[in-house]
Amino acid sequence: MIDLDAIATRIDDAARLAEPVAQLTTSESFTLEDAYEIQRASIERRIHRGESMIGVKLGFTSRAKMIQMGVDSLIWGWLTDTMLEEDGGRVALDRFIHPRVEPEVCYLTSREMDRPLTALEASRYLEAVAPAMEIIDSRYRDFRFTLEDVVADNCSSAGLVIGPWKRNFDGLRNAGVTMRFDGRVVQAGSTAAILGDPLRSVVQASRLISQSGLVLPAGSLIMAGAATAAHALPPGAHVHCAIGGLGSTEFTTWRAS
Ligand code: OOG
Ligand code: MG
Repeated sequence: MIDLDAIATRIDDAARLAEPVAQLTTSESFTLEDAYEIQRASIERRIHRGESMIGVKLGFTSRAKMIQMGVDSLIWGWLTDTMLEEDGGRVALDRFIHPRVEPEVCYLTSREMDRPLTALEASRYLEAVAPAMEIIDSRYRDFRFTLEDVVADNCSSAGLVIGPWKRNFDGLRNAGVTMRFDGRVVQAGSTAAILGDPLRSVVQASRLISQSGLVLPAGSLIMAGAATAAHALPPGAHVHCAIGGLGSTEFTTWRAS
């Protein structure tokens, strides 16, 4: 029997100490289902340390991300309060190993989600939508992993910044997305890259959560997944992401040591 809790401790320590580890699947053999168990056990360790759950994230909802990372299945993981950075604020990079940033769309739920929703129903479960960026930070050396590895590592979740909320969910089927470092465009694309319409990420989130026998409380965040490939995040950068018709969000990075 493989010890899922011991593996969860290993990956949680890597995140907590910002110390990269070898891919788990090079020394252990486990299924995708086990990987979600490891993910859950590692999140429980965070909860025991006082972090609280604020929502979920989807990964690999765009071709750009699948191609960049060589993985081709939709995945999901948890977001906790310590990951949330202030819009317009300063983000210290010391808690990360090799952070990258990617442009996303974030939804806020208005009702408990306890079953798979249809595309028609999805917007009735939503309170608001905002432009967002996710900071991902694989705990694996060289940011390389298999599908099972990345799921066990809570899908590389590390940070998020959310811009101003809007209540109108229309107009995001094909909105322009631009991410800039110090005014220079580093990634550009469209929200259409996210499953053809980022609202489909809400449908997928409802499906994945209920498949796992879980319920997503009202007031949760759903990060829809990156619209473009991710970009390495250096210290001293001003990072800005604009989504057409939705608005923008930004932050500046620094490093103490
Ligand atoms: C895994 C997380 C993928 C996204 O938005 O597609 C993800 C990774 O790329 O490290 O967050
Ligand atoms: Mg992401």
